[in-house]
Amino acid sequence: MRTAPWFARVGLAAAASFAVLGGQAAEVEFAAFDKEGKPLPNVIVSAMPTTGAPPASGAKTEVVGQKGWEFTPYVTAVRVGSKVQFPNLDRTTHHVKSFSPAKEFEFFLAADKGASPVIEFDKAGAVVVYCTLHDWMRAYVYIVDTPWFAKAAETGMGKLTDLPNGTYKLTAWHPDLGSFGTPLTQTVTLKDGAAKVKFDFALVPRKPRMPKVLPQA
Ligand SMILES: [Cu+2]
Repeated sequence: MRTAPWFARVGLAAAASFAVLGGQAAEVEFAAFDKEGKPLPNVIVSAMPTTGAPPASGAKTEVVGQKGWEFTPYVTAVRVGSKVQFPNLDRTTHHVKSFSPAKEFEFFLAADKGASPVIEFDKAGAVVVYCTLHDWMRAYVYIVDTPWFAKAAETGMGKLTDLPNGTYKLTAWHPDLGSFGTPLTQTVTLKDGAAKVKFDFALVPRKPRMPKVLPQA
């Protein structure tokens, strides 16, 4: 539940919760909860310094496959400038489409051809990826303009590492907010250690259900 000891101390975090790591590196440990107080997986937390620009590093190539009539992984976070491959690993055709302002795209992926279109994400935002042939298939790509971000595990917890000391605006987004919902934010000052923060979302997660009987391959 939400009353693990350090949550109660969040108000004192800036003053009291730093364990000295040495050097100038700090961390943010976060815990996300839904409206009912249950741990909320798939939340993306990112950190943007309140002054100055973050370093340019962090763009890379990720993979969002289609396998067993599902996108996998469900949620992917990347830095602006990153690429995502969309290989079809099923013996069926998928029609992959995004209407999101951060990146619109559309392609048919024929069955089992190993075809793997690559999309470059050049703008921050949340992209909802659909398959128009299988309406329960859904993936999310969340694009941030900072190298410091992480996805919450099944426990609702995650960690940002290697942040220089300083003050940051933290942004927490969940896929049910889609492209247009407003993420949660808070400001944290880091100094040589781990700060612990908590995000309480006013939602109960809804993931589209696969049908009990799948279409024939
Ligand atoms: Cu499909």
